[in-house]
Amino acid sequence: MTFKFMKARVLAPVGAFALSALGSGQAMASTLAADDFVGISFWLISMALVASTVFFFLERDRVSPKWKTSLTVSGLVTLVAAVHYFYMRDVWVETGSTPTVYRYIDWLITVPLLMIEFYLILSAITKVSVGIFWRLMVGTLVMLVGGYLGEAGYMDVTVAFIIGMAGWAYILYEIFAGEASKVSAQSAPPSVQSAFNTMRWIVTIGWAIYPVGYFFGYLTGSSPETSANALNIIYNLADVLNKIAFGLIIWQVAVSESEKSKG
Ligand SMILES: *C/C=C(C)/C=C/C=C(C)/C=C/C1=C(C)CCCC1(C)C
Repeated sequence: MTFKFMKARVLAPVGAFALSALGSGQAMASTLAADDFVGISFWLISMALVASTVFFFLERDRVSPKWKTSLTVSGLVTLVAAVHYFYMRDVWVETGSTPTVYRYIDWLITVPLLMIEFYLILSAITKVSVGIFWRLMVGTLVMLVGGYLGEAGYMDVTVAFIIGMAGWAYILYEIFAGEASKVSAQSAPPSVQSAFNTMRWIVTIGWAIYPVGYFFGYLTGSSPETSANALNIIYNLADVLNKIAFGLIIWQVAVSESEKSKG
């Protein structure tokens, strides 16, 4: 009874928020053209993000208490991204231009949340120092500020790219050779270790798609229109993997670990 009530209390504002963001989209004049595949990808992914959000929040009920925060954070990542996708979709459909500001505000919120997930899945099974968290955060900021200065025209695109790559390299160092990786190898049960490992590869292969998008968007010297198409479709596909699939991996380990501790 109280449980149901609490769930309604959590889901009602989330739903209202999502609907109001949808409503603001409908107020705009242009409609999606049948051949605007970048616009269609914005649309499809915004809906997938809404569905994933509801899924992660509802699935909290199935897992044991120490895993609940991880699912909450997964749901927050997809919620924040869904709202940004509504706005990005409008900018794209209305003007045909790249929604750089919304994209980076979204990343500035969601990438740190994803970094928190690493910390959380390790803290669910052992004691970890907060230093891990702060180092991952510094890497994230250098990567994103670098990228933004380049994409928004404040800095030479090549120099900004190199700064962004350096931030990402630092994150990879921390999760493959630093303290986070040692904690995982020494204290984590096999299922958590394998989730940690998969998450690590997502941050390597999945995240590598973004600099590829930046490269095709700014560094090939092709026409602005072709570059904008490539940039946005590549960033959008990368988000499916790095936000939705990443959340599903956490969901899977949370469910399997919870079931083990029950039985
Ligand atoms: C949900 C959004 C995510 C996971 C976004 C991740 C973004 C990156 C990994 C961006 C990386 C970049 C570089 C490594 C080089 C410079 C340009 C960036 C910012 C696109």
